[in-house]
Amino acid sequence: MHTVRQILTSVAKPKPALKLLRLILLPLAMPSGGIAQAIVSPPVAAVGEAAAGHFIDVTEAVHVDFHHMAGHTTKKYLLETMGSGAAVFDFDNDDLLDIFLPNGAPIADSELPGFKPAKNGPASYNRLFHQKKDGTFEDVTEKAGLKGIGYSLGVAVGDYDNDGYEDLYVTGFNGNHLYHNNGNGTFTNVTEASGTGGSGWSTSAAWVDLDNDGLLDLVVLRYVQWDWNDVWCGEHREGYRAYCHPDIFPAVTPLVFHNDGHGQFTEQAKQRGLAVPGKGLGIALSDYDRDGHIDLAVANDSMLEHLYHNKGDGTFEESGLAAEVAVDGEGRTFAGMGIAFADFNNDGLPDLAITNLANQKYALYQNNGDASFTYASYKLRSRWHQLSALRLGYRLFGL
Ligand SMILES: [Ca+2]
Ligand SMILES: [Ca+2]
Ligand SMILES: [Ca+2]
Ligand SMILES: [Ca+2]
Repeated sequence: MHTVRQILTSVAKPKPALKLLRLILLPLAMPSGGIAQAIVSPPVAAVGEAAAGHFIDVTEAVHVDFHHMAGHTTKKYLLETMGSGAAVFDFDNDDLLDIFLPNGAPIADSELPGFKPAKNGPASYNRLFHQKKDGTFEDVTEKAGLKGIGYSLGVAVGDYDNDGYEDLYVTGFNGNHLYHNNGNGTFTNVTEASGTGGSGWSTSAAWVDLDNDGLLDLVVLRYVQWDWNDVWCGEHREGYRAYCHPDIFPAVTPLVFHNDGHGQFTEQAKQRGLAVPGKGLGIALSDYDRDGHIDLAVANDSMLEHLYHNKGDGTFEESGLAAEVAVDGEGRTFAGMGIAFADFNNDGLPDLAITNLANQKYALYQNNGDASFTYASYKLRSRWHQLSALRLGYRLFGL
């Protein structure tokens, strides 16, 4: 299984034969800058002696200066509730991990359906921080051509053209963007030529070679069918307006872009069996049944969780209920957000963890080894809470 560090190592030193993934993203109300703290090596002078397992906030000391722009209107548009993702990857192949952080865009109180948020200046730019040899970072966003367009949410890192340089796919509301890494510190927006723009409210994405042709394909989750309609949720009196529950918005299918080579992609969610409507926030990859074919799990918000089993020919069947990962141990749905496969009990089988809301139990599904799982959050309660605190903040919310 991939730990965070293993994933990052593989990003730093690409191995073409192992190009399964390169996902990354998202979730709610997570300060993106925090993710970097756990992963990079800060300058010794900035940190002093730190005990193992003890973390010190070095964001400022290493010059990662980023503030997420989320809107915050009195209309309480649902889009405002969603934080952005982060990518920690080596864009210039100097063996030092760099950081990319997507950012939102301004939203006003009276937006109309069809409105497309636009970045209006440096405060709303996405940011690329290059790690220098001394462990501090420099902001190279503008030089790299990565200021971004629109309201960005997630990012997925993958070398889709196998030129040895990691490329970036940035998800957002009403349009995603693919940036080709030119290998000289700059990126080119190739969204239109590649056909990967998509539509709707995209959240997490993952690069994964669905059909084993040596080219990374792209799976993009979307959240709900939503526009800027003035829907009042909560008590109908001044000061009591609340953000709407996702239950009132319809689910929406993921987007699946098959890499046709030559920088072009074709949307194939339906043909590949991946077009089951969901309210996707997180995606995880693993060959959970060890049949040699990579499978996908999707964390959906307040509905059934999805597990896409690879039928072996690059097409999938949704088998969350059959595998017993669609609901919790009492048959209830929960607000799935972060998701990861990891072998928590060291039996060689990838288990599945899904985070949700603070007033719900995180879901831990123990892999039975027969393509099914057992909901294990009850019996492992104390250990699970330890895991949550120590690891999942990084594993599930950032990477
Ligand atoms: Ca680097
Ligand atoms: Ca590339
Ligand atoms: Ca492929
Ligand atoms: Ca499999």
